[in-house]
Amino acid sequence: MADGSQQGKVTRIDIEGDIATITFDRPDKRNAMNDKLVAELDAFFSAPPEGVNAAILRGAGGHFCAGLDLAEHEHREPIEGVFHSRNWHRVSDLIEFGRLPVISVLTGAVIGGGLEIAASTHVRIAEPDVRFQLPEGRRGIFVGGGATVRVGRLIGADRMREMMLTGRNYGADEGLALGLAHYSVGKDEGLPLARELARKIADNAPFSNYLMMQAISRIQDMPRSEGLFTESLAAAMSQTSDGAKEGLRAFLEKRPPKFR
Ligand code: 1HE
Repeated sequence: MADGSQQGKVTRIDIEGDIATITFDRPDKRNAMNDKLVAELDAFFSAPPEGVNAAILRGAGGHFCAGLDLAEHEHREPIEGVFHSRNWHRVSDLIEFGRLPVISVLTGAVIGGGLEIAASTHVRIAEPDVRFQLPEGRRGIFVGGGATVRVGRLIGADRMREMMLTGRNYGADEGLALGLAHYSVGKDEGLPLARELARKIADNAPFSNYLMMQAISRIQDMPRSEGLFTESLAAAMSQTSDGAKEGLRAFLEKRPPKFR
C-alpha cells in the first residue's frame, strides 16, 4: 500500500506485510522538516496502522533530513518558541516510546532536527555519505527537538557541546564509533539491512519488544535502586506472558518461536 501520491503530502508511507516504510519526501529541500512533516509523523506514530509491527524511517533523494525548515522559520515570541519545541518533543517521544520499533536509514544530511529525529529511533544505519551535524550555532539558534537529552546521552554532553560549538561533521564510521549509528554500511545497503532487521525485530515477542523500548532508557533515568526494582517487575511480567511460554517451548522443541 502506498498513499504518498496523495496531493500535498510530504511523507510517503509504504506498507509491506507488517513493516511500514515512512519516507520523508521533500527531496528538493533535502527533506527539511517543516510543520507539515512534523504533523505527518505525528499522525502516523500516534496511531500506527493495525497489523504493522515495525517501521523504517528514511529520506527521499539521498538525504535523511536537513533539520528544521529554515525558510518557514518566522519570528516567534519566546512562548511560541517553547510550544514549537515542545511539539517536537512530543512527536519524538511518540517515536521513541511508541508501539513500533523504528529503524532509520541515514544518508546524506542528518543535520540539526534530522539528527534529533534519528536519535529517537531504535536502530540507526548509516551509509557512507552520511553527515551528522548540529549547526545551530551557525544559525544563531539552539537545538529544540530533544538533542540535549537524546544526542547528549548518545555521545555525552562534552562531545555534543564541542560538536555544536565548532559545527563539525561526523561521517558514518565516526558516527558508528560514537554511537550515533549502530551500523555503517555501503552505498544503497541501508534499506536492505533495515528490512532485514525490521523482519527480525517484528518476529520477536511483542511484549519483549515493548519492554525494551519502554523500560531501558526510562530505567537509566532512575536512581539505581528504583531502576533495579523496575527491572524486576518488567522481568516478572515478561516471564509470565504467553510470549515467554512460546519462546521457551520453541527453544526446547528446537524450532523457531512463533509469537504472532
Ligand atoms: C533547506 C534546508 C533547511 C536545505 N531549511 N531549506 N539545518 C541546517 O542548517 C542545514 C542547512 N542545509 C545545508 O547545510 C545544506 O542544504 C545541505 C548540506 C543539507 C545540502 O546541501 P546541498 O548543496 O546538497 O543542497 P543546497 O543547495 O544547500 O539545498 C537545496 C535546497 O534545499 C535549497 O533550496 P533552493 O530553493 O535554493 O533550491 C536549500 O535552501 C534547501 N534547504 N536545507 C530550508 N534546513 C527543532 S529545532 C532544530 C534546529 C535545526 O534543525 S537547525 C539546523 C537546520
